[in-house]
Amino acid sequence: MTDYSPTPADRFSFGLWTVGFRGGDPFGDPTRPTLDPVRTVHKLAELGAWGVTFHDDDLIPFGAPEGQRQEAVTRFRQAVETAGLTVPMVTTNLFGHPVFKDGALTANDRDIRRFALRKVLRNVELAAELGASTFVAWGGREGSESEAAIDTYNALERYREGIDLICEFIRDRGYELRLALEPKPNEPRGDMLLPTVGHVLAFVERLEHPEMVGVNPEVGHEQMAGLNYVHGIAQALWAGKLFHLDLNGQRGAKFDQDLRFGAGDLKNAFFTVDLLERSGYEGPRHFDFKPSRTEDETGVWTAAQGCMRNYLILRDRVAAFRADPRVRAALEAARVTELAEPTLGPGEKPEELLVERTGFDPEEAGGRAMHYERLDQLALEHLMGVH
Ligand code: GLT
Ligand code: MN
Ligand code: MN
Repeated sequence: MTDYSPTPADRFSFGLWTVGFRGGDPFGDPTRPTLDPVRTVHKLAELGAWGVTFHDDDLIPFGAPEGQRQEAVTRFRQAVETAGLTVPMVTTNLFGHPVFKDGALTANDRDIRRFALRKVLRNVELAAELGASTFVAWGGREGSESEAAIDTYNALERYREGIDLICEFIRDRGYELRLALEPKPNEPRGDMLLPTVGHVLAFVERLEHPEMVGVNPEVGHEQMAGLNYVHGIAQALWAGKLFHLDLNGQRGAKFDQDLRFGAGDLKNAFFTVDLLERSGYEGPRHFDFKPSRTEDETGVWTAAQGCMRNYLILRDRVAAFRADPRVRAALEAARVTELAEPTLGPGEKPEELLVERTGFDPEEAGGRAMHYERLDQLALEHLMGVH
């Protein structure tokens, strides 16, 4: 019996801004003091995490002079090395400062777009310096509250130009970095560009170097749009575009809750782990959550541990679910496995479908039960730990 303690082999990573969240919200001030990134690094390593990620501004205050920037980076790099952590992903804060109030890569104001791109390129340099392999781009302020205020066609053109330009820079420098765009339907903007996984996948295909760009789907963001996260990441995997992911919890279509992984829609979390573990996805299991503002620092680490424990517990539960002979029989009875078989036979032509088949009776087929209730009940019972 395992005690569900994570090890670096589990590839769990956390953003500095997650455990570092001070609990401020639109209605209330922060409830916790600032966490030193060096302390976070050591604490994460102690808890069994593998990686740490950050926004440029999590490490280097916005507008800090070069000397201060270098000092902060050196201090962080030394901590990461001492703790034996990895920096698998880096991202840019293009949403916090008032200069980005109307967007960054798609701001109407061209000066701001140029400034935003400069901020990104400097951060790409830093990502490469720290050995990151993924660069996340979340368009937090790309969007609008009024249709009159944005020409969406041009906004998408500028978004494309911006991402193409970042890719060109990475290629020119010879960096081993891939981009992962993170969708979100709203918050902080009323309506955001690239609102769902599907929008990102379609957008990527129109880029100059689509092979360099994938998606970073977050559990809560898909659920805010009323979508099923498991289906979303399944389509990203199918498209070869699941470059990274943000695991957390959300309960329904409301504001972005960023609960710890497993809280919220537990059944969807069960099937998320099931899919990730069976798909061959080898990327980080990255947690992007916000510890509740009701907690002190001890509660923050309890929540971070909770994310990892819940993943490991669910990994056990899904393994038991898949290994259970009753489940195998139920999958067979539900004909889930039959979907792997192509609809046309080898060498068969569409034309041949027009020839009426003897022996197929739609009335009889319409009456065949699918037995999904039994299958789903078995999943719930495994999730609840009774098998
Ligand atoms: C911000 C957002 C997250 C994104 C981060 C990456 S920043 O905290 O809520 O979903 O992943 O920029
Ligand atoms: Mn996220
Ligand atoms: Mn979120």
